[in-house]
Amino acid sequence: MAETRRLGDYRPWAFALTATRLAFRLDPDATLVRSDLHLRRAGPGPLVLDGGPGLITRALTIDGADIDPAHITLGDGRLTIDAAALPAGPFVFSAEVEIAPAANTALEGLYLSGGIYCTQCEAEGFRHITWYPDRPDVMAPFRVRIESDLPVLLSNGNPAAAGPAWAEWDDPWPKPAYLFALVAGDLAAASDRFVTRSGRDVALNVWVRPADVDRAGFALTSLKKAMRWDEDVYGREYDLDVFNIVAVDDFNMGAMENKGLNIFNARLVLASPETATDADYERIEAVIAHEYFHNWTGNRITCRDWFQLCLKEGLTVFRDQQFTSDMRSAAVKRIEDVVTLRARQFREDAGPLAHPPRPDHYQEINNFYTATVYEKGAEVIGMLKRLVGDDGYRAALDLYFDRHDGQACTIEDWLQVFQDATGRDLTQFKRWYTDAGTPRLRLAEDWDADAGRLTLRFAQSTPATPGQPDKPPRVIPIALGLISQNGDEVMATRVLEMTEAEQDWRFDGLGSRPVVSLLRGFSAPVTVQRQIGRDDRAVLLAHDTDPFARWQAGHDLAMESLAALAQGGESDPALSHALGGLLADAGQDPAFVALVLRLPSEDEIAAEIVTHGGVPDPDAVHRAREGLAAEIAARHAGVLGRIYAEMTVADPYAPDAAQSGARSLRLAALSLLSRIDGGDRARALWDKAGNMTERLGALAALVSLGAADAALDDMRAQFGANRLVMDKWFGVQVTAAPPATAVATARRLAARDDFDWQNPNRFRALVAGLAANPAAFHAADGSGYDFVADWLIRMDPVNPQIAARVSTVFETWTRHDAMRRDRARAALSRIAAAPGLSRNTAEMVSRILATGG
Ligand code: B3K
Ligand code: ZN
Repeated sequence: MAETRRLGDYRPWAFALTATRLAFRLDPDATLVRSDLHLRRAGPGPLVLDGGPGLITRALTIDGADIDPAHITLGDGRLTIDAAALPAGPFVFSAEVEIAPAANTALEGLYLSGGIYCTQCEAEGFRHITWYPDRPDVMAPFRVRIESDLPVLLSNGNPAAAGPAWAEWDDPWPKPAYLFALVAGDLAAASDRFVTRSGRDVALNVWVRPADVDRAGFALTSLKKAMRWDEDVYGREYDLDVFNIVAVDDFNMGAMENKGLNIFNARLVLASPETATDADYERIEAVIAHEYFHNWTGNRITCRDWFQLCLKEGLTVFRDQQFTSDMRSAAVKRIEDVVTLRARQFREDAGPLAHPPRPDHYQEINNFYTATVYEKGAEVIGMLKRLVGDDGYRAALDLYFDRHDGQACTIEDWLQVFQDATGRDLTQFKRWYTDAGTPRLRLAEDWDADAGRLTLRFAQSTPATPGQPDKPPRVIPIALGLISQNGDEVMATRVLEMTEAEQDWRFDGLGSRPVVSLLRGFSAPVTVQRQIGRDDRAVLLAHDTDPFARWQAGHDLAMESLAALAQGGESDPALSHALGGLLADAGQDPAFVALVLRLPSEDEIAAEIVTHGGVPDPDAVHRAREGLAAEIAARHAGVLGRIYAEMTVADPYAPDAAQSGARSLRLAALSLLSRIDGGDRARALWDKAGNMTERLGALAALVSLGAADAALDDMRAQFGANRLVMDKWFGVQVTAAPPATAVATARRLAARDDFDWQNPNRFRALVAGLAANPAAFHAADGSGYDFVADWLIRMDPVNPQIAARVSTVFETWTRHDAMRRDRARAALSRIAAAPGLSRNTAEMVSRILATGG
């Protein structure tokens, strides 16, 4: 059993690290790393350093002299040097180790990706490079020397010196090891400059393979927008003379905020209209901004320990969400963020992997880069901002940057600046950080016509989660408005602060019974149960002034029909009627209408059935969703056909909010119409569309009809050499496939030579892609579970982080009938029993299995 680490066990390191010097002589099989750590004693105890199993230690010295081996203990990833061997004053500990980047398939530490040396050190990757205090609260300025024949040699900070086959970099800002980075390769850059508002002239480079430079421009433009925005909105300036971004093909996640040298998964850098979709462009802009924003929220102010991860991640996600709302449509962004939150975080919170935004124990920290830490972490900040107001938020953030610059902090430090800046007591609010689970908010309404009074009775409760049986009430900001039956807003948005398990609010002086527009802007990450008639929902969908609540009304109407259909009932004509009204002037707000037309996902429908005590049948859920889509298409064929024909966007292509809104409505119409036109429109669109957004929309429609062979051949012929496009080619064939054929398709694709499974993007496209097709993954014969389990077992020894991450697709296994549960349990048990299973995957699978079922 792996050791469990606990928040309460935190102890500061016994030394102060005043400077770090590193020298690398790069070689694929034997890279030499020399390190000098300038240390001073800060507390009692031995010198303890972390190091991975791949380090071949050649020399260890203190102030240049060998250390008596009797004072050295090596083992369990730790190097301990007895206090007796250490000078009382400042000293330099030096190590010389050898590592093999070419053999590093885990993509953690220093590794090679297609001939490019690169690093990934968060959370605990630096220990695979050399012996070091690999913990975020030990910060030091770094000086780095790189020796290699490769033309481009990069590290953090500013370039300091260079010569033939070597370069030196100097990073003056003290940083923890997880922010270290090194890149070496044959790279070319898209470059520009940015002058900060205090006049610092910064060189910007987006480094890619030479053949890809013409696809790097959008990332560069996004970076400049992010730099300007952070100055304008948060008063934060960049602090070095150069900002480098590098794109690599093999990367475990999206990107990494290393100081001055961000490293990115190529899919979040490279874009052209022919190869990337509107969604890809939006994501690139957001992630470039996210990593850039970390320079202040993460790098200048970092985390004391990894339990505090949401201190930097929740805040930085919140900041990137604000940025995207400012760059694009705030309403669309909010709705999209809520859809994602529910799909990933509510799902996590409702299952065996539930944990609070600030967990208090873990075995493997890489398993906690979750939707709860990131997305719920951001929601919690959104609530805080709503409670203290915009000015209070600004004052608190100014104080945070002022007070904590250069420090490694905790959630307590974060809440304290809000208390100090606004005078608000946040004791109860803190539960959002420490308690897992999604609160359920129930609303009962009481209308007294004689008195003209509406009484709202709210009740909150939070279901038990693993290790946390009882949940006291939390403070819940409930934003609401009132709409009259004829659509006028009779009360603008007010925020009720619910603090008790049950609480009433009264609204007087009303002429007639209003409709409550509840949880405007999704003011708290809770689920809502209320009695509301279909006519009231239709009023909200047609007239609510709050775009989120308006969208939610449509979503609720659709969900009611879908849940009924999936359990043998019938759809409600109210939905179709309401859609008719919406489609009639869809051109007013295409992006919004597209969002309403996107029916709740199969996973969300299943979750809804579970909430109401039912057992979802994945096949019935799939049929219900297909059936409702076909019904809507048939009933509204005329207007959908017109929308499809009219919502064309003139050239040139731009990935902006207006164009992508029009394209998303057009594709939503196409997806519906394909159910009744045999795929004619989709085939025509595939042939003539000039951009990947429309081509992929057309392709998905054809795949779901089982009529995509020609288009798929065509795509491979055109883009066979483009890895990112081929990831889409693999993915769409399983995600959009009819469930009955998806597992067989996945097996066939997995046998292809170009299924380069050790590449994380390709593996996810196919394996996580199949699991994203619920009726296929949860196939009654267990074939979906077996396919995924086989591949996780194969991936685990090669890349444990990816195996562990993809294992989360099993987190809903206890929802289903006994037969499916038996098959899922068997597949999970097979993974658990795999010889030499990594700590990463072992922790995940044991947590997933623990809830029984
Ligand atoms: N901080 C990185 C994620 C690191 C994940 C380590 N397993 C990217 C980000 O959140 O910006
Ligand atoms: Zn981040």
